[in-house]
Amino acid sequence: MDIVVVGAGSLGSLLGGLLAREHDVTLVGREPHVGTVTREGLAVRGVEQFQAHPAARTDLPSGGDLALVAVKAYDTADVAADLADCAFDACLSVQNGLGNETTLAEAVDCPVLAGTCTYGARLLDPGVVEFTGRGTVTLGDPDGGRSAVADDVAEAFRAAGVESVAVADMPTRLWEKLAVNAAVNATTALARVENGALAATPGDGLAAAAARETARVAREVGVDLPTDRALSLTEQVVRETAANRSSMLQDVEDGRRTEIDAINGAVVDRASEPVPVNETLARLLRTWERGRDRR
Ligand code: KPL
Repeated sequence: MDIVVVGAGSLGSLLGGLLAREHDVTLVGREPHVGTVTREGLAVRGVEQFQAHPAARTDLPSGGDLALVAVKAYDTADVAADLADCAFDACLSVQNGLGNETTLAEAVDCPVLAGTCTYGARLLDPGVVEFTGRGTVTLGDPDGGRSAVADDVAEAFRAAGVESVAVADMPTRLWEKLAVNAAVNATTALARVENGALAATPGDGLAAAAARETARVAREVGVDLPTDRALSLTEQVVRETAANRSSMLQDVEDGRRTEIDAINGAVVDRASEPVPVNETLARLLRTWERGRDRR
């Protein structure tokens, strides 16, 4: 398969490196990362150690079998506009937050799949990505139902050793992931702690309250997400990624804009009753972003 990874950050680079062991992969990202990958290859360290040799560039190629979109949620509209001029057979978003697939589908002329990814990654240096944890890429039609395209993509990922499953209940999966991200990302970013620190307050902490609100909003919009399920998934992720720094904590530490609008902000936007915890977390992160000139 000819796969173009749009967004060579930590997750895009890790997936690109893993997929390049079986497929023709092009990483689209920024300098100095893509230049280093072009000259020296991509060094994967951590859980597995190997040197991958994807192509790497700063602009989109004209097309391919799959555009794997891994940019930050606030860049989705720009990427969608660029993809509109390309010819891909399918597009898969593995981004955080809600709404990315809709933005992409409005621009491109091919099936758009939604994905969630629990692989852990961290960019250490240009050309070097740390593989911090194995996971699963879960993908499917963003509106639910079986998708032959999703089956093909999942099979291609598995052929490269990337654990992947095509599912028919993608809306529920997206809201489950949103509940975990709403709970973990902003709280760890504001408190400047690893995910595992949240285990000290299971059930009654701020993170649990954000997950509870998110499950309630999911049900308000017709997605069957019981509160207990949102809480147990959050506790599971906190346990399994205890040593990880959440993507939002990494953004804050690096002085970058965060994905708060697509995570806690998305919960607030879709809620028909007040969601004070998500609202407060969103306001605090936006205050930090304004203070750093990142909005
Ligand atoms: O997806 C994540 C993120 O950091 O964005 C979690 C699941 C919270 C793992 O760190």
